[in-house]
Amino acid sequence: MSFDQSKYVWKNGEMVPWQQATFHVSCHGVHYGTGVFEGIRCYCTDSGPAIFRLYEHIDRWLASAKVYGMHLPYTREQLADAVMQVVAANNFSSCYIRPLAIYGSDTLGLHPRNTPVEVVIFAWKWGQYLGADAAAKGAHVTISPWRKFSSTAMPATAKACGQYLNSVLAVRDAVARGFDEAILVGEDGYLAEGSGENLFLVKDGVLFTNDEKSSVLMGITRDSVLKMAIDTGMQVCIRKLSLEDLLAADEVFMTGTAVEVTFVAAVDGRPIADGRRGPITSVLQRLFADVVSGREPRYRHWLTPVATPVPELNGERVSQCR
Ligand code: PPE
Repeated sequence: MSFDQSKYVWKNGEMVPWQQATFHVSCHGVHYGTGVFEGIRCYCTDSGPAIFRLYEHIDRWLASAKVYGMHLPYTREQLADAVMQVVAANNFSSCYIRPLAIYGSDTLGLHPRNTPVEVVIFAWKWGQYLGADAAAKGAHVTISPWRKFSSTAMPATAKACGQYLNSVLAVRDAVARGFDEAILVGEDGYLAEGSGENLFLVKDGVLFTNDEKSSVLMGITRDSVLKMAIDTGMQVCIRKLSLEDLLAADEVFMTGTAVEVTFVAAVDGRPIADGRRGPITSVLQRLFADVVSGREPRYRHWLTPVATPVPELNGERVSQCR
């Protein structure tokens, strides 16, 4: 992951150079994590760069803001347009996009009162989230000693900055113990999700995942995989998942914008089945790759094309993805 190629940031309605996109040390969001954000991917397709499920991400961003009583002074269309402007201004053919709205500088009382909302959108090149090894050989995960916070404590379906301290604790502990990623168990003893991913299991040919009742972020990749699985004729079951379900599963994989579809090879050193990528995971992973790169006409409506100023990034002349 590197910010080297990122040149421009959309900040409060205008494009500014990367170095100028700063906040003051007295920002409310810096102190208390009072912000809401998104993670979106733009993919290189035959017809140029395209953003995957842009409007679903904008809608979730606005819904997260609403839960925290935060008003973004832009319309859904303006924000979607700003995301596209960021991709175009930086000349990216593929990238990861991070929209963020945080309370700015006015008070450090916990109640943000009349604090202005700072809205920024930036993008960078972000390759494989858990590293090339995990993508190829499967992720080695651990059950975190940190519980996932309950939805009665914080709105788990909102993607809010401060809420991620829970994930940071879990992933740091996992990596310190030699694992790629942590799976957090909820306060009710059932599995919640990864530090930055939703969780799927396959048992006897049926695809299982949990939902908001398990205090998970309702992932847009999760939704995409569920729709693809149903369209492919797979049997899908949404219910709470236990540790027992996980250890007895035939296949396990995680989904997220950053991680895409990544299979889990082992949990706390115990291989899932034979520790290799299973057949259902393979089908869904391949289909997802085809969908995001625009090779599946059935799901092309999930891609919003971006007109870039560099002509060779549009149309047939795209020979390789940067
Ligand atoms: N759960 C959590 C806790 C989560 O953070 C993500 C996204 C998901 C599920 C999957 O949601 P979706 O991206 O809509 O399919 N995690 C982001 C990475 C977090 C990070 O910055 O690191 C992501 O994948 O963009």
